[in-house]
Formats: sequence, C-alpha cells, structure tokens
Amino acid sequence: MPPSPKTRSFDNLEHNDRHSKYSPLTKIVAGVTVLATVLLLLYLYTLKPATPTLQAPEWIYATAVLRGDAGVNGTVYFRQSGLSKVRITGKILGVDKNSLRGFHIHEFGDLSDGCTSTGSHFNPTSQTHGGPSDLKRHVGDLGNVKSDKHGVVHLDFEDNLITLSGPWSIIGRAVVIHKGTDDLGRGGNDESLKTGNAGGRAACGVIGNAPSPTLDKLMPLQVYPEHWRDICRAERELGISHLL
Ligand SMILES: [Cu+2]
Ligand SMILES: [Zn+2]
Repeated sequence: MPPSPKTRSFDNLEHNDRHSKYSPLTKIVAGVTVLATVLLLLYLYTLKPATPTLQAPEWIYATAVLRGDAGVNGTVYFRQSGLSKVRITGKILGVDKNSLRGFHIHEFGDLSDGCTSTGSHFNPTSQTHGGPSDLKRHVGDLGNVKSDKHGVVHLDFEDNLITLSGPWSIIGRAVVIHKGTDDLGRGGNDESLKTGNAGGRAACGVIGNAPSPTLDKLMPLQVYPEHWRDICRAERELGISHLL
C-alpha cells in the first residue's frame, strides 16, 4: 500500500533532520549568539566617543573705575582667556610725577568708607606680602606702577597669579593705587611683609564684570614691555627689585 502523502512528508522531515549537521538546540544557540553580537556591536557604536572638537577658551573681561580724594582717577581693564595669565591695561591720571606707586588688589569691593573699606591685600593663600614675581606674595600683590612726567600711569602688563574666575577670582574686589612706593616685602620691617609700606590709598575702584571691550580699549597704548623695563630699572635704583 502506497504511503499517504501525510506520512510521506513526515518521513521526509525525519529524513532531513536525521541528515542535518546541527541539532535544533545548536541552531537556536547560534541564532541567539549572532543576534547578541549584532546588538553588542550596535551598543558599542553608540558608546564611541564623539570626535573631540577644539573650542577656543572663553574670554572674561572686567573693569575698575578708580576714584579717590587725592585727584587721582583712571580706568583699569582686565582680561583673561581660559586659564591664561590675566592682562591688565588702562590709564591712571593725577599720580605724582615720575614715581613708583604701589598697585594692589584688595580683598573687598566695598567703597562705603572710601578706599579704607576695601580691606587688606587679597590674600587667599595666607602668605606674606611680596612682589609680583615672588613665590611668596599675596595674590593681590601687583607691585608698583610707574607714572610719567605728566603724572600719568600707562598700564599694560600680565600677572600669573590673579584670575577672573573660580574661587580666587578678583571680580567683586578692588584695585588700589597707593600714595607711596611698595617695597615688595624687602623693607626689613613687619609692615613691609604686610603692606609693603605703600602708604595711603590714592584711589580705588571695584572690579566688575565687563562686556567684550572695543578695540581701542583692548589695545590701548602698546607700551608693554618698555613700561615694564622702566619699572624694573626704577625699582633696582631703589634697591627693591624683585627680579633676578
Ligand atoms: Cu594696597
Ligand atoms: Zn600684599
């Protein structure tokens, strides 16, 4: 009797299975493995770090308008890109002619009692007073600035310690120009290691956030580094040079 079609197909199936190289379990395991691999590769692809893009560091600007009761006044500009040195530019008028005058960041931007209420030199590291190139210095110790024969101070220098961001930011504090010369901690007395014996406060101003300045403010005088050399020479003559 010829086999029914049903039986025949069943036989075929059995026949195929019997001759298949892999068991159904192996096939399932292989399928799952392939699927898992594909999913893993997709996952790893999403984890691939984005191509790093170079971003220019942001500029921060600050300005202080200096006023005092000694006829001294001026404007000081600060700017900093990322963690670079802060560049200080500006102009102060009415200063004693041809003189070195102490120039500092004081801790408080408080002018409620004139320049007196700006407190001491900004000193977050609890150091003694020094010159701007000294390892031991107040963060606010910017040394001396020099006036010309007209009593004008042209500022253009950099400082490697003050900053316009972070917990030590000088923004909100004050700039003070003194009536005397800062001895940069080399005066040989206690006061020298606190204030540099820079005398009274001729003018001061609160350092505030500022917008990106116009070009004339950015490149005011181009006196750097001649101005800096002038200061160094004058300080050497006074025996208070802080540079080697
Ligand atoms: Cu001071
Ligand atoms: Zn100081």
